[in-house]
Amino acid sequence: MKLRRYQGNPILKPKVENEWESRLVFNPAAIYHNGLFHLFYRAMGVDNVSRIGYGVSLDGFNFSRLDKPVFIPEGRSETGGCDDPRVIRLEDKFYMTYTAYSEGGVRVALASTANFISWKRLGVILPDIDNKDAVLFPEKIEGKYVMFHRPMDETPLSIWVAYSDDLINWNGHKKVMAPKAGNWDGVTIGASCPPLKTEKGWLLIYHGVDEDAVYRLGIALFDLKDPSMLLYRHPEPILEPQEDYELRGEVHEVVFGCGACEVGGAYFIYYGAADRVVCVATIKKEELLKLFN
Ligand code: BMA
Repeated sequence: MKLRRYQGNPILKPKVENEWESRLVFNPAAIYHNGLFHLFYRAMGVDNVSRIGYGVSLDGFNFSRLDKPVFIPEGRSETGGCDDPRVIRLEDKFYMTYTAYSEGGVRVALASTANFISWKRLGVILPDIDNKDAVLFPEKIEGKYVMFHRPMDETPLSIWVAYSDDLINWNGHKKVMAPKAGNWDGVTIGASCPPLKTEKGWLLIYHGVDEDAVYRLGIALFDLKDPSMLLYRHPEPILEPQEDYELRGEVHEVVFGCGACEVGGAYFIYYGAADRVVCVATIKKEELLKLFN
């Protein structure tokens, strides 16, 4: 089973006329709301600082973009940029986890919005150690907010769960999934898209890195009531670098998802290709869930 790439990929390319996004656009968060697809993509210009741009679309393929970023680095924890956003809807607000990057390291930070354009910063939520690839679950589970994240003080880099009462203070950290030595996801793994609720469990689209530093996307299923419980991990990747725009770019051989939307019985999975352009691939929900039989 493989995702179907959109024929018109890449759907977003750098815009030389806008300094802040003149070099690279990649790794977009995605959310479907009120009949529109919204993308929040990481953009880099000549200063090599990541800002977050915004695009909106009716069909999920053709996006109109704002000429200015909607989220720009602020404060000491973000001097290097705001990387790899992930957005979810939770209790009628939208929340974005992102990687705050500075000389001090990489940290998981949180922001919220009601309108996609003006964002309120809620600060670094996982202090002290380097950490990235944080995705929030789109609802409370057993009374707690839940997040997957990827602490960087251990080898191999693995996916952990954490719980919170207020979205700011997190505890109950526990490893839930590790790389599978020798496999396509044998060296490093991290959550890619925020978990999607299905009748079979929480569907996690994650990325895996192999010994040749190739980034691929895979899927795993977690228990609906106990998201620390891994129910199934598909042995094969669902997307791997194959097209020219995935094989060659700023970093070669990379597909890196940060957002997926369920619309009309299908998943639209948005990803950065070779850290340079934004692409989309789709799969019928039914077809994907069959893997979990
Ligand atoms: C990861 C992140 C991603 C990037 C990927 C491949 O560590 O920094 O933003 O897409 O590497 O270069």
